[in-house]
Order: sequence, then structure tokens, then C-alpha cells
Amino acid sequence: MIQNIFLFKGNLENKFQDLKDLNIYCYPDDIINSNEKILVNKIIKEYNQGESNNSQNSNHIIISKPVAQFIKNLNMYTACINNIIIIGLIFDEEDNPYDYKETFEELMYEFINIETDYSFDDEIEVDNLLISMFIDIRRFGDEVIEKSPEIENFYQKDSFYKIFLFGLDEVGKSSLVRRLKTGRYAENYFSPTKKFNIEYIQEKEKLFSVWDMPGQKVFRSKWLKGIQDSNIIIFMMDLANQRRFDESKKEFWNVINHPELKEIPLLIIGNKIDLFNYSKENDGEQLNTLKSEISNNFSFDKIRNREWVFLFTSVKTNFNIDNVLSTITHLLS
Ligand SMILES: Nc1nc2c(ncn2[C@@H]2O[C@H](COP(=O)(O)OP(=O)(O)OP(=O)(O)O)[C@@H](O)[C@H]2O)c(=O)[nH]1
Ligand SMILES: [Mg+2]
Repeated sequence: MIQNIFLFKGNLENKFQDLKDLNIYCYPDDIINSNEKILVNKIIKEYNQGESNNSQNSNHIIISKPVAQFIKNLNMYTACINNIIIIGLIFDEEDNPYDYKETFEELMYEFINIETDYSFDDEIEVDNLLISMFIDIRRFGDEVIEKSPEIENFYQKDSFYKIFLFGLDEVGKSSLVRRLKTGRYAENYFSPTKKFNIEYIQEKEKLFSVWDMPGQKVFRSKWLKGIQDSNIIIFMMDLANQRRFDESKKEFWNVINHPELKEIPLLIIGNKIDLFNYSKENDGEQLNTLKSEISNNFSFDKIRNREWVFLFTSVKTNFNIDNVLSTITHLLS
């Protein structure tokens, strides 16, 4: 788990040559300061050797490759920005900093927004940056790297399952997870998911970890990083948004054809049925017609070598939500 985060800010002209001009910020503990010349020198040595032919274009952020270093019992991971800033993470001794590589790089780009030309001039800005990054990295570690203790028992009992939940943006994935976990629903409760949203849901003697994927296009290439060891796949679509059926179908088949998901049971959810005009009196018949239209659209008849079930739901009105968990349980048995 991450213990501390620090930031060195050097002088533009001489980079990190003169430690007098170096500002050092730490959060939450002041474990590094400019009196520790040897330590500080060792940390920045990596970056002063690097090629300095990167043009100093203030609108451009250049993040040099993060490096893992072990100095004075400090297990750290540092990266240099535009040759004048070094940001470092300090982990517990037994941690592997490379587990955090992707998140670390992503966060740096996210926080240091290129448009606003992040200057690091304001101390409060820097403090805020460090605190936000610290919290995000710790949260990532808790969710992705470390198993929470409550889960250990389930591992032993062999009743712990991973659910991979994907689909286009705004189909209602995060809303479904919240509904299943808390029974609650609220309109526009979530902003679009940006990282894997991992929630644990207990159903009788089983514990499910639901990996709710971010659906926006920019994040879809990351889906494949979340699929390993999945026991069930859930694909969700927005029934009312037929203009996006082609896009949705394409993403569905991209994932389903992935070799790692071979033979894994599949639940397909057509959500937002509340927005669909069907009369309550003969909804059974109308739903059947709708279901075959959708099956044709998405070519579900081509699904091979796996068990699969299609369900209509409305996360909003709670329609069929009880059946989601029971269908998952059925598919696992
Ligand atoms: N009418 C209706 N709206 C719903 C339903 N389920 C979710 N919504 C709404 O759909 C919108 C998107 O919901 P989210 O749960 O954030 O969607 P998501 O699939 O997680 O989206 P990404 O995180 O971007 O992938 C929100 O405004 C929800 O309130 C439903 O069953 N019916
Ligand atoms: Mg979401």
C-alpha cells in the first residue's frame, strides 16, 4: 500500500543541479527534505542523465518513464515531468511498484491537464495535487491490488466469483450495480465511470465481485485488462437507444470472441425497458417480439459453446432486477 507521496520542483534553468533551489513537498509525512542530500541526489540522478533535448514547450507535458528505486529502505516509484518536477510514490517494502505503473501515469496526465498549463507555482495547488493523487492511488491499491480481508473466507469456501460487466456508456451498468448492492436508484446518480468500478455483492453464501467497466469509447481498449479469471460475463445494452445498436453489437462481439472468455457463461441485459412502449396487458407477447428483434440485430443466434440468458430489465423501476442475481447463480451452477 502507498505510504507517502512527494514532489520535487527544480529550477527551470539548471534542472535539478542545485539543491538549494529545490522545493520539496511531501504528503502525509515529511519523510524527505532537502537536508537529506544523498537521498535526494540519488532520486534525481536518474533524470539528470536523461536526454535533455526535449524542447521546453510550456504547453507540452513530457513525462519521462517512471522508475522504481529502492533507496535507504524506501521502496519508491518516481517520474519526472518536463525535466523540472519529480513526483514519487513510497510504498510498503513488500509492494511491487510496477502494479501501480498504469494508474500512476494516467493520474499524472489527468491532474496535470495540458490545456491549463499546470505551473506548480501555487503551493496549495501542489498540495492538492499530492493529496488527490495519494487518495486515488491508495483507493486503487485497496480495490485492485489487495484483497479485502472479508473476501479471504469466501476464497477458502470456493464461493467467490468474478463478474465482468460491460457495454456502451450510459446503458446503466453502474446504476445496476448500485441497485443490486443497495436496492437504490437515482436518476443521473453517477458521472461516467472512468476506471474499473469494483463492487462486492453478497448473495446467500456466494460473494460476487462485480467489475463494472467504463463504457465510453476511450476506455474500451482497457476492458481486456479486466477480463482475466471472470466467472460470468454480463453484457448490457440500452433498449431505447437503437441508434447505437450497431456500435453496441460491434463491442459485444469483440469481447465475446476473446479467447480468455471461451465457454464462460453470459448474461445479456436489455435495460431501460421502462422507456419502451409496450402495453402491460400483453407485455409477454410484446416482449417476445422485441426479444427476437434484438436477437436478430445482435446475431445472438451465433453465440456458440457457452450457456447464455437474455433478460429485460429496468434498473429504474426495478423490473426483473431480482432475476439478475438468481440468473447469475443459475448460470454458475
Ligand atoms: N429510464 C431509465 N434510465 C436509466 C435506467 N438505468 C440507468 N438509467 C440512467 O442512464 C444513465 C446512465 O447510467 P449509468 O449507470 O451511469 O451508465 P453506465 O453504463 O455505468 O455508463 P458509463 O459509466 O459511462 O459506462 C443515468 O442517467 C441513469 O439514471 C433505466 O432502467 N431506465
Ligand atoms: Mg458506469
